[in-house]
Order: sequence, then C-alpha cells, then structure tokens
Amino acid sequence: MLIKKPEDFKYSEITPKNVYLNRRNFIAAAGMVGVGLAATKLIPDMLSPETNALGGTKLQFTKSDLSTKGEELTPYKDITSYNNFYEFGTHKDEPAIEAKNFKTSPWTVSIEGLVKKPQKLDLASIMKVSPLEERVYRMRCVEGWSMVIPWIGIPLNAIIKAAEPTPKAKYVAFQTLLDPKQMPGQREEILNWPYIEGLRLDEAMHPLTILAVGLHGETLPNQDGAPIRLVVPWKYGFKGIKSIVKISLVEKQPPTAWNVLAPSEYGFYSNVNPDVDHPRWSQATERRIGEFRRRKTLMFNGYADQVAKLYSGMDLTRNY
Ligand SMILES: Nc1nc2c(c(=O)[nH]1)N[C@H]1C(S)=C(S)[C@@H](COP(=O)(O)O)O[C@H]1N2
Ligand SMILES: [Mo]
Repeated sequence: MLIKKPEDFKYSEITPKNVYLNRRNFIAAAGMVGVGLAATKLIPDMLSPETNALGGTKLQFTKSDLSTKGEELTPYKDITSYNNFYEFGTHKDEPAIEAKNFKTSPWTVSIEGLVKKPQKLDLASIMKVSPLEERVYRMRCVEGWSMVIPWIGIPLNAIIKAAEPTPKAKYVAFQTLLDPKQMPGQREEILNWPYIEGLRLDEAMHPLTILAVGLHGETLPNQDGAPIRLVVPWKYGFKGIKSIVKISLVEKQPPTAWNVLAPSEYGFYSNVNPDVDHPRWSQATERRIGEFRRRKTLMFNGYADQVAKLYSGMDLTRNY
C-alpha cells in the first residue's frame, strides 16, 4: 500500500460488479437455521486437527447484535480474490493464488507477556473460549476501498480475560507467522517480517474487536488470514493482522509493521477518519468493492457511537 500513489489506481484493478449467483450466501443463510445448543455441539467434531483450518469448512455460529445492519454484503468471490496479504504477494489477486498450499493446521496461538496465565491454544481450544458469532462489519482499507464482510469469530476480550492480564499490561502486540519457506513475500524485503500489529488494551477489550476464524459462514480462506486474524472495524484494514501466532500483553506501545516502515504515513492508531488525509491522498471518500460511485467515508468507519469515547480528549490529527 505504501508504493501506491492515487494516480496508480487503474480501473483494471476494480473488481467487476459481481453478477453471478453467490452459492455461498445461500449456504451461509441456511447455516443459520437451527443454530442453538445442538449445533454448537458439532464444533469440536468439525475441528479435528486435520480439518480445523481448511477454508470452506462450514461453521456453526449465532448472529450478533453488534453486526452492522442495512448494508449489502460483499460477495464471497470479491472478499477472497481482492486481498492484501504481502506475505503472499503485493498484488491484490496474488494471495488467492500464492496462499493455496499454506499449511494452517496444526496451528498454535501463544498468549503471553504480562499475564498471570500464559496460554498456548490450538484453534479448537480458541473456539471453545467463547461461542462463535457472526459479525457483519464495514471494512475500510487505507488505500480507499471498502467491503462489508460477514466475519465469524469470537471477541478478543474473551481470550485476553482468560489469560488474566496483570495491572502493568497497557497494550496488546500481535505477530503473524514467520515462515519464509511457505510465505514467498517473506523472502523479500517488503516489510520487516514478521508482520506485527498492536492495540491499546482498551481497544483490544472493546466488544467490537474480534478474532475472526471464518467469513460467509465458513472457515477463513488462506488469503483472508487463516486460520485466525484480527478484525477491528473502526480502523484501517492494515490493523487486521492475519495468520496470528502470538498475542503479547505489554506495557509500552508496541511497534507496528507499517508504522516502522513509513511512520509519517501510518500511525499507531490508524482510526478511519475522513478528515485526516494520508500524506499522499485524501481519505474523505472510498469505493465499495462492486460499485463505481465513491461513498463518503464515515468517522471511525461508522462506529463512532460505540468507539469515539475511547479517544475523547485526544488530538486525532496528531494521533493518526
Ligand atoms: N500478516 C498480514 N496481515 C495483513 C496484511 C498483510 O500484508 N500481512 N495486510 C493488511 C491490509 S493492508 C488489509 S487491507 C487487510 C486485508 O484483509 P482482506 O484481504 O481479508 O480483505 O489485511 C491486513 N492484514
Ligand atoms: Mo489495507
């Protein structure tokens, strides 16, 4: 995203309006029927070590009240073929191809640092910490495009609480898998690998912040960050670190991949803000994938009612 200037955006990059019948939307809708205790019991069986991370495995979940309403969902095809995942290439169509054979099972996430109960959790254990929920969120990339994605995941606060942070813990640091053998992008000096991200503890504990393990009713495809990735809907997309292996509770504001590379362009907070331009382009509008007209970008991506209080008294131009 660093290397893009506004004039570099070509119409050839714009995903054509999706006109085919999206089979998966219907499957996701069907998956909602009869969700309850009986369905929840299916999860451990579905998550045997052999199958727990394959994109396209149907998940059982409940619909969350915290979902964004009244937005048309971005089709599965677009969410899974127009990606940023530099470990698998810097072009939007590359991750879908290059991540095909990425091995996401077995997978362990370590929750460590300033916690009383450090944890090493496999994916099945993570999914047992809290019931899976569907969260429909608007997503806004710093480059100017947006989508509406029906994520499946669990609140990050459930995972953090289980580890029992000590009073010293003020921030949460995240890390993607480092495996240049599997991730061709990590063999090149694009970013300082592994990809790292961070949140203030209150942002991490906010009920809107989730760890996603699926979308459109199914486990995550590799290109979208399988088997587990962060989703923070009021922040630019790059905060949503993919394929997470480590979550550390820390005292000081942790470094983040894009801030290390270009501190004047990408700050720690990275809250969606139409009034604070990127140094090389405006952030006032966005293009929803599948549409041609530009929309006005909303403060905190439309989640101001829920999150603005986290930043009261802060200068959001300085803390970009
Ligand atoms: N590990 C890792 N996580 C990442 C990225 C990346 O390159 N590597 N790209 C980020 C950016 S810039 C965006 S916009 C989102 C895109 O998520 P999506 O492809 O699922 O839409 O992932 C974010 N998470
Ligand atoms: Mo992005």
